[in-house]
Amino acid sequence: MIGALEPARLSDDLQYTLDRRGYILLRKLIDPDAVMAARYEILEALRSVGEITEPAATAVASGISRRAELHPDLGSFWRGISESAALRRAVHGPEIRSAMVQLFNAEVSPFDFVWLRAMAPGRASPMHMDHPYMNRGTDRLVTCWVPLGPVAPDEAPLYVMEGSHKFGDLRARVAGLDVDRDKSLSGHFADDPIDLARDRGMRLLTTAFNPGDVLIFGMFALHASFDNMSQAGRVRLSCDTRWQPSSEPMDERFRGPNPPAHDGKGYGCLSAAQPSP
Ligand SMILES: O=C(O)CCC(=O)C(=O)O
Repeated sequence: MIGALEPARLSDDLQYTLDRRGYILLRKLIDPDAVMAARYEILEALRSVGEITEPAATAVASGISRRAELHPDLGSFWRGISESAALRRAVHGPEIRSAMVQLFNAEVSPFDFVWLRAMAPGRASPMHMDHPYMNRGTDRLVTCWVPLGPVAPDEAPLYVMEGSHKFGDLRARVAGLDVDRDKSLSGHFADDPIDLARDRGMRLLTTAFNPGDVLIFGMFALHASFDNMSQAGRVRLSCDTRWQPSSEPMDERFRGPNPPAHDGKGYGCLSAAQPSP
């Protein structure tokens, strides 16, 4: 049931690739050193609250946390890491920007808000489409998922359900919905991913990611992460960002110096802002 995400090249027609496959995998797009610099800074912050063992570079979860004790304002702790110059250099840097200019054939802007994730062993991201989480601006919006360091197949890599950007019935389930307006909505798809893929003759597409790789997809691509089953007990680090043409309206929740994000909680709305475990 598992297939490989196919890499694209910058010389490809990126819009065509996105329309056809539902995703664009660009290998080593970002300078790997810039990604690793961001990684080490995040790991060091997690080590400083006891969540990562020494040396921090190995990214091994300690199983304990002093985060809430040392930083009672958890949202502002996560905001500080999310706004670090090293992280922004990696995820909002010139390489992704120029790929996005090529994709949209226009000047582009990223959301100021970024979704930094530190996924401990045993955790996973549930299956969903991004549309109901961020649809108050333009429809010409893409996600760019950036692994912050190597992500092996057993370390919670992202997967995209093959062909799901063309599943009209699943799209109709969430089109126009807004998770912040309708609190009865979870936004996640409760379906079993394997059953869903089998029913439609599709596969769950993933790969081993390396520093510098990026995975771009649209608002109606069904995706999730596999469980973090790291034998070494490593935390998976990644950051998802959103890009659009600069001339189009932006979802106000995710723009500005301190974006309100979901429910006005800012960076505190992210599950990664909570102590782990
Ligand atoms: O990194 C993850 O586990 C989930 C990422 C995601 O859902 C996204 O990029 O939209």
